[in-house]
Amino acid sequence: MFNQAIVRRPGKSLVNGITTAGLGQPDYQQALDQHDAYIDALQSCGLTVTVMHADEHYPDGMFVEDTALVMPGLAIVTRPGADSRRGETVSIKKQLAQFFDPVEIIEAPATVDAGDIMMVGRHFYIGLSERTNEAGAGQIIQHLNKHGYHGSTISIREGLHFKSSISYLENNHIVVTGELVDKPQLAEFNSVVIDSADACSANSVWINNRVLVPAGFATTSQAIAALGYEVIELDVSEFQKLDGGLSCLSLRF
Ligand code: CIR
Repeated sequence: MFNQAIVRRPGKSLVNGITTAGLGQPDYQQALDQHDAYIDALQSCGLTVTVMHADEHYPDGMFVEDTALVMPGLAIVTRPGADSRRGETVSIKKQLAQFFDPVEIIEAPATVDAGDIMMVGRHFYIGLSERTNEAGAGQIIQHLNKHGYHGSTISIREGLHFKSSISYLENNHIVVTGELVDKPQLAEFNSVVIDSADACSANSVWINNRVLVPAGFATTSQAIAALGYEVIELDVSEFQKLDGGLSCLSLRF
């Protein structure tokens, strides 16, 4: 079960966020409205939500998931793979220190975006991507091992992050799409396979037996509801324009 979430408000500078989506520029007011609805949804799942102020220096700053890996008794502040995002971690580290001891850090030359890391109980699957390198995965695993957790790596070629194509929904269920569908390392899971046309919805978020699913993917919502979860659909169109999705917008613990 999760009790807490940390989010950061989008700033007006979000129009300068990194993107490969080709979906046009996000609208600031619409992004704020979608962010409000996201916070409401987290609260309706029973979470206490800490809302950090927007920081205009960091156009991608609302994607807090990438800046830290959090779990019971441990937070690891990452070193994001994109230069423009590295400074986001300063304020995140201060915020996490209010909830976690220790707060470990990833050091150069390692890079890690925690959007590449999927928690399954005490095990962490780490995608090696353009943002997360071998040194980064190595440092993450060292920190995990010191605290009774473990991790393993999976190389990815498609999508921005590992979790762009997969989500763990607890009870051994995953939703998965694209190149990850046939990965032998994931064979132990009960897979809900998402068609490539609906790939965005592979980024869904389990919170206390409810699952947040991006709006517009009825087949995915139905498949997740059939697993016995209450589905909450949320419009995140403005964040999808920046290659972001539901999980990226919060740290949950
Ligand atoms: C970036 O390229 O870093 C942002 N525009 C999107 C980050 C999305 N984060 C995530 O999938 N965990």
